[in-house]
Amino acid sequence: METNQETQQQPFTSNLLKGKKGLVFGVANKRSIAWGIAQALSNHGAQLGFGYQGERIKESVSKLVEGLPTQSPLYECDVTRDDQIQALFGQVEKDFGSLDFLVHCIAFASKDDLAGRTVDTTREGYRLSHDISAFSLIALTKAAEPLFEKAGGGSVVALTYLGADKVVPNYNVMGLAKASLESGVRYLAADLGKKNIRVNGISAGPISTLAARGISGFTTMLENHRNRAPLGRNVELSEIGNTAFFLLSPLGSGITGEIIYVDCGYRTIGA
Ligand code: NAD
Ligand code: IMJ
Repeated sequence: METNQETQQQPFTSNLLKGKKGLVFGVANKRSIAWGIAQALSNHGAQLGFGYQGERIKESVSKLVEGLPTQSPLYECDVTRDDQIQALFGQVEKDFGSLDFLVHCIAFASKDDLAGRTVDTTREGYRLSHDISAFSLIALTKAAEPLFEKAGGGSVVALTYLGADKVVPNYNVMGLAKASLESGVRYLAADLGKKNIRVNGISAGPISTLAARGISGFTTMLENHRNRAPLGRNVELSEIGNTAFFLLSPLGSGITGEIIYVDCGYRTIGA
């Protein structure tokens, strides 16, 4: 099938997020979806802070962040650790005072659970994947709630994948965790709407990141996606960034509890 080429070259910029402050979780390197989103948000004037998983990736995150136009604090935060989540938000309150948005780009399952049969998932594999990939959205949103209230409202975006809704080979227990994450988006939206806090998900098509490249057959998956998607190509990092910007900005003010697919139309094709 004929494929379309790249989208737009120049990044979109505006002042729509000028004076707005937000936290981004899940940057590991320059290919991370979280980094694509951070760049888009920064291009619209946002001031950002970053939660990173641990010492191992601190250096690569600080190198990236140094290139941003505004000073951006980094906070160590392994989301399985309540003490680290608490410490992070204590420090964010001192640094930022209030918060306008939060971006969740975190997922993990044991490699053993991303191959073979889902029926072989262990209790521990299930627990770990759901703790890191789904419960963390609840924990981070709850910790951010008082800082959102200080800003008069807030907006949360979490990254998800088609495997939440349809069976995708090898996605296995991550599919169950993403189903929980997506349901979490709706329940959190219902809880927090009264406080003018919105919660939405972006379901991204496959992108070649650290979390995707380790998967056997990923290159074939990208190719299948390109061939089947109505737009005839794979999705770009900047397109996920632009959608996150839209949802987090005043342009998204009427949208909450929603999952938006940014997948070049892939999931709309039945056969
Ligand atoms: P990535 O590897 O760059 O990002 C995953 C991040 O999760 C890393 O920064 C890692 O440090 C973080 N993380 C893992 N365990 C953690 C923990 N215990 N505490 C704190 N952070 C932890 O890969 P990515 O593809 O950018 O993934 C970001 C999000 O996008 C994930 O939720 C993923 O499911 C989702 N997503 C990815 C794709 C894709 O094809 N790459 C498609 C749809 C959705
Ligand atoms: C991941 C596994 C299987 C199939 C997959 C993926 N497809 C896509 C992904 C088709 C697109 C990437 N994705 C959407 C993810 O959410 C990845 C999560 C992930 C990846 C790893 C790799 C390394 C590891 N644990 C992981 N945990 C979660 O050890």
